[in-house]
Amino acid sequence: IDNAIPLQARNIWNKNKVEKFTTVDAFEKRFIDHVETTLARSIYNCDDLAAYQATSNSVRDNLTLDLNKTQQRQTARDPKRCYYLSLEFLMGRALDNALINLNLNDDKGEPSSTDGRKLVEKGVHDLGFKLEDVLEQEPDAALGNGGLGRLAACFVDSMATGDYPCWGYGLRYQYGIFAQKIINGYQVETPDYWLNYSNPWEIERSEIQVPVSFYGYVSRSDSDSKEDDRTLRPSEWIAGERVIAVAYDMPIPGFKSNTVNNLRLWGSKPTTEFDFAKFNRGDYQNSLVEQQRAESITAVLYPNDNFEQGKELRLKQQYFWCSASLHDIIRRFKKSRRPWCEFPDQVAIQLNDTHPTLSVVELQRILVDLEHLPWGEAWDIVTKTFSYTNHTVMQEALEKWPVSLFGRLLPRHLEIIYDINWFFLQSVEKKFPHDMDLVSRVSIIEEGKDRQIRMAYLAIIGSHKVNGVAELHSELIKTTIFKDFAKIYGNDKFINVTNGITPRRWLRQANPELSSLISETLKDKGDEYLLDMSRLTKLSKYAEDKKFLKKWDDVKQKKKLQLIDLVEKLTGHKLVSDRSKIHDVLFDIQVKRIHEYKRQQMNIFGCIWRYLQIKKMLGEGKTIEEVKEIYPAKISFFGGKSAPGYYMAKLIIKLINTVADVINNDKSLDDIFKVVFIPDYNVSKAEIIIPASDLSEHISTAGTEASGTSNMKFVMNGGLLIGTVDGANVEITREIGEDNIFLFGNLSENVEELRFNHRFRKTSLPESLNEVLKSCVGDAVFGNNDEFRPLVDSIKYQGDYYLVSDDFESYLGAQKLVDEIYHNNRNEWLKKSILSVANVGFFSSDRCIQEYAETIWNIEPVKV
Ligand code: NBG
Repeated sequence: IDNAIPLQARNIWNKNKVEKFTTVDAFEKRFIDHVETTLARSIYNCDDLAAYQATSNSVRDNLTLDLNKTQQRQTARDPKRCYYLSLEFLMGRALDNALINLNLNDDKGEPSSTDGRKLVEKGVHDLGFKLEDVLEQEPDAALGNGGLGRLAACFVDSMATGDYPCWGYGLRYQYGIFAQKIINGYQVETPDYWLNYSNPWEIERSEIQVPVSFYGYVSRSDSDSKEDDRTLRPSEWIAGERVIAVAYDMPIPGFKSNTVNNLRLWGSKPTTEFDFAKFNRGDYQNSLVEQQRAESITAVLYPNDNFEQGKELRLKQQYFWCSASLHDIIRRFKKSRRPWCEFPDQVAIQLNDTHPTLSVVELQRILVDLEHLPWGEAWDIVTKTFSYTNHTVMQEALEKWPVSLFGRLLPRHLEIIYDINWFFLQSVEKKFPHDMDLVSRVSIIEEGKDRQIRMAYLAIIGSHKVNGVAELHSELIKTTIFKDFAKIYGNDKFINVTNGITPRRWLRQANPELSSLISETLKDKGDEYLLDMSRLTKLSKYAEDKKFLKKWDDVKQKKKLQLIDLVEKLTGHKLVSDRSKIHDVLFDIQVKRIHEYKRQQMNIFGCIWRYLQIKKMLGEGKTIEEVKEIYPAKISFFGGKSAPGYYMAKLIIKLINTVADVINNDKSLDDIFKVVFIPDYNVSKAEIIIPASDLSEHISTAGTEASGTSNMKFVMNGGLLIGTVDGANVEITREIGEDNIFLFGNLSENVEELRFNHRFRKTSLPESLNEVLKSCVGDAVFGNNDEFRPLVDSIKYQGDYYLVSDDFESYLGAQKLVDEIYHNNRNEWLKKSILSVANVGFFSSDRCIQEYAETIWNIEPVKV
């Protein structure tokens, strides 16, 4: 092995082996060491931030040692590995999670059973700090928009926990998703410069540098060869611009496992080559400008969720990341000196959505142009290596790149795409000789004035498996957007892997109170249920045990008070006057990206309806007590970011805040109803918000939400759901039982017809909705100078694409049932809550990763 220490020097190394801390004393020593050396601070100069950094560095030392061991183990065994390529990893905070997953065993065997979190908590306390305050210092690693990025974060946790040899590859954005401020009810975006203080959770690998090229032209020596011959010969890409990708590694610890995997994020920087021509012309300044441009490639995360904008810099990000990652993967493969044909036996690459699809083309280019493999052999390797996860059926989210833009940035890749397409279309024609329509429909190139490359088609053609993320969604892609491909490839290629979430973060970390109640009840001291969630089914037998119901309820009320504290801190407004009555107030929560398809507008219209009814009753002389019989106490919480350029979504935020303003300031309501918009929803806030729900809303138009994952998080924390028959709600219902969820609304099979009716026939709005919409225009109570007219018009006159009017009455009906059960039959409610948690096990991302490993990647765990 290159660079190994010579044998005669090794006993010195072995004598001075670095050890992990495994005791409180050793932790404290390590902590002080970091304060005085790494941070160059002292006993006189150590605040909470320094304590956070010293704690994190100490914990990271332990992780790094296990990371090294894991990598050595995996190198020695040389198993098949999987690489998860995702443009987004929405990790949130690392320290608390690392403490929960901390493995204090230095030996090879079973991981230690000492509670690492307790040990560090004691150490931090001994040193004069409170762990709680120390944890609060950490900024969120917010390198993602929503569900897609958070899914990737849950997946890397489960990969490490299951001892799978898997790495994540992504980008190290200097600015994550913007921070959201609410000013006068409007969303205002401010930059999230999360690397303000040094980030203890990344290891900069300045020695791992990969050059990446852009622009330029393709050169071919065989200018006299025939067109058809082109692909049989390698070509040379003479690039016009070069930048360097530098690796930054984040250790990913598994829970109760010796495995620490790696998440490798690439940062861009200029090459050291510089433009002598310009320099000689005395143009020093300009020769620097181009260098600076290199750094901008990984500067910022695109803040769109379920929407693609087609910006050149975005394509540059994608190629930069794909090229660097593939280079790195190939370098590792080459270490074992196997022939190329064994590449797919050693490497599986998962494409998280179409964003990394360029890596399909890049691998083909490397094999043909640089390794000189014949086209067919190369393509066989490529398709056996890749698999693709689709996360949406919505047209505006499907990636397409204009051929002109693409060809300028990546001229050789465009040629390769044409060739891939040519071979593919030939095979289709051969199989369906009389269906030329089919052949033109499935072309990677969309013809038209502005020709476009359809990335999803390329991903399907370049992969051996394509999966959706919930059963309904996986069926829908086969029957709608990828129907032709299902026909061409048959049903085996298209499969389902229902999403999951990690119970370590979303139960143990977010809700330690509920976790202790569970482990105490199951007599599970080591929290084994967090690995084997089927153990939770034993909770069912306590679903009618009065004493247990009380304990269960106490946990929920405690979490609700914690949310109240958070909201009061964030908004400065008092939300409840009497905290002892929190038990009577239903917490109804909808937190997710703001999107018309997710229908926050329907929720706020429901709030308006409730308010109007309450006012009507009061106007008729009813007392508050009488009103409460029908509209019992409730707080509706909203939270979520809108894409900065998404006008309608921003208008919805403004409407929510306008409604909140009126309702919360209406003294006549005597606190029986409040509406709150929680600013800057992110992972660390989700950890406080989600455990506090009595009810949460997952009310997308049927067929639009591919899966949803917060639905699973809410159930895992004992909240009930109100939802449409969409995404993973379907399987949640099957697992927890239809009595334990409030389903409503039209089914996805009726959506097309309903939309048709709106467009071509008169459909009349229900009276309830009409009344609500009237209150949002002109000088009505929520009219606000007619500001919301576009929102109202989109429903009344512009086809109501998201079918709010078709589902509104049924939504109100479901809400009525919620009120009744929550207030008149609390034990029944608690029973539903317990049975939900008891049967949520299926939605652990551990199950999910096991399915990917067995049915797609064909990889096995590497254990000590
Ligand atoms: C999102 C879907 C969600 C799904 C997540 C994770 C995209 C393109 N899709 O429903 O909208 O839960 O992916 O699969 O972000």
